[in-house]
Amino acid sequence: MKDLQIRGARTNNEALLTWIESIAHLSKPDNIHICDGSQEEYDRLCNQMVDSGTFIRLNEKKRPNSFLSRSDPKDVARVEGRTFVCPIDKSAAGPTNNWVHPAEMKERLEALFDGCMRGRTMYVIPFSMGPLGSPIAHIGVEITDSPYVVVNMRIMTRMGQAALDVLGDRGSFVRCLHSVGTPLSPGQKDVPWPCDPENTFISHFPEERSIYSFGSGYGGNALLGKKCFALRIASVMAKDEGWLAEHMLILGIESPNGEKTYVTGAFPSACGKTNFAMLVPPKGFEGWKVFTVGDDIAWLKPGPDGTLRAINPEAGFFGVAPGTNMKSNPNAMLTLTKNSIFTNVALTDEGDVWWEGMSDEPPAHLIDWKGQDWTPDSGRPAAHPNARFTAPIQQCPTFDPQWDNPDGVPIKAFIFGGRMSKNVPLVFQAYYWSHGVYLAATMGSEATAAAEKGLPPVRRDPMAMLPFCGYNMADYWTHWLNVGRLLPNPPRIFRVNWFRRDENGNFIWPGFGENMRVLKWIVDRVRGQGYGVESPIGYMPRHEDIHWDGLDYDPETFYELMSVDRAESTKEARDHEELFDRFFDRLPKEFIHHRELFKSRLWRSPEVWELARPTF
Ligand code: O2Y
Ligand code: MN
Repeated sequence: MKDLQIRGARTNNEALLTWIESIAHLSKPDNIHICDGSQEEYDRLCNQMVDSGTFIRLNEKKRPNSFLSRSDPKDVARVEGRTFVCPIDKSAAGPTNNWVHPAEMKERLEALFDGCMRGRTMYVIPFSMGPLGSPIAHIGVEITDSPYVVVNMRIMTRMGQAALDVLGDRGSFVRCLHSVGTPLSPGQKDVPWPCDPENTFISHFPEERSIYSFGSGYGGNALLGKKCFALRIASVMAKDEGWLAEHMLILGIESPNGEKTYVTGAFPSACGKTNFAMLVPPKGFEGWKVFTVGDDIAWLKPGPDGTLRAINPEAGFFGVAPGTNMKSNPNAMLTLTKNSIFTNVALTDEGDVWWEGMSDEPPAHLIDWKGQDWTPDSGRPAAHPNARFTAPIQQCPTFDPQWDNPDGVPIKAFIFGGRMSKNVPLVFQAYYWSHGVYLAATMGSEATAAAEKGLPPVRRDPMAMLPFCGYNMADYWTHWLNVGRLLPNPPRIFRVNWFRRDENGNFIWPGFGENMRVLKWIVDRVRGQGYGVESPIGYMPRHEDIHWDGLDYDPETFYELMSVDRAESTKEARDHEELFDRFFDRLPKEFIHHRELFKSRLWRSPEVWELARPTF
């Protein structure tokens, strides 16, 4: 092997230097660069990618310091079928993860990584997930041959020399190895988006806290701080160390008298989490403010005072572009006005970006996400449905200055929400912690396309963690039960559902900013100020318990939105049984008890429970 020079940032961390050398020995890059995280480094890599065709610089006046990238059409999203969790014991991965024995997986990966960086630069990206030096944060190092990954990681994490300084000479770190999987022979011209979809593997080794990702340059497959580290590996670290790593937004709600309450929200992918994290209070909520701490991931640790403290381990948004506009999410649109990277959106004739839903009328001409001419009658979308923006969180108008607080923010409520067209009410509260864990574990979501055809198959997505839990889901539920037991005053747990439809298929709840009304009831409840009626499924607000200023929402429609059908719910309880059967001996015993309680409450309820009509 060539005598490689290590350039860039400095570290004396022996473990890191040894790992860098061993990966260089295996993957055989032409150069090694340790990222310092500087603006100069970022600009240099962006310019280099403009020259190589990976980036298109957008119109400097319309979108300063921003770029468009187009991926290979075969590399456009996370690939759950190629994602593996590889502990030694298969049952530790559980029935919801793809598993291969770590020795076998390592053998395959080592063959793939052998020489895979030839002709390329190997970048070493030190990063902190969470505020630098925070007791809740952790350090990772990603080695990659993709400059696209480097610049995205600079937006998504606290990256560079500062992270190396926190790591110090002896600190430990999560090893994140990534390659696009396409070495270059001498003189071979590169393509704008190198990848190897046929050999893609996203493999996690929880026991050694490492990740190997090969063949994809896209999003969650390649920006390894996000789903791979901050959820799959961190969930195992959290179980071992007594904390929680969750697929949750974090937001703060401030009342007109200045009281601030922090809550988290877990919603399956594509349920409007980013919109909720940046919610604009509607008419009737003058003086109320919403602050964004994070839109996707929360790490929560019990603080010295017994509260649960949360940080957002990330530093940016990697949000879905299509459907985002000044009505659905003005704060996201304002976040994206500069210093942003767009992937697989369309390019306008003025050198700006466009995607479906950005404006009512599409532009007369665009270059689509595949680089082809596009007009409104082309009959195909201009942007890929999973097109993304990468943008710094500090640019968000609702950015919460507490985002960088090393002690995190105190969480008072967990909100869990799926997408259900029937039977699941707008909001209800668990009776107590273990009941809440049950409600979160049995959360379901309907596939959107199927729901429109009137056939909504429900996909159970416990805590919205199905694709992201790095160990056996039943052990994860037990861990949740244990965490609650250790907290003197655990956060209250709520379920919400913005997606209920009437018999004509129309949404019953307006959603968007009006969700603030639900948030206010939740805040009232956790502050001991709001009323909740006992129902078969939990505490519920009556019409008069919701703040209706600025919205004319009649009690009849509200009762329809909140009703629980006995027959449908009994079927739901049977579905829970089916879910639990997959986990048999590892299922927490409390869950059997909660299911039986749920069934017996239903037996005692009327055919349709129409919550708290003013008759009682
Ligand atoms: O397709 C991808 O690689 C991105 S997936 C993603 C990105 C940001 C936030 N959440 C998700 C998700 O799938 O939950
Ligand atoms: Mn997500």
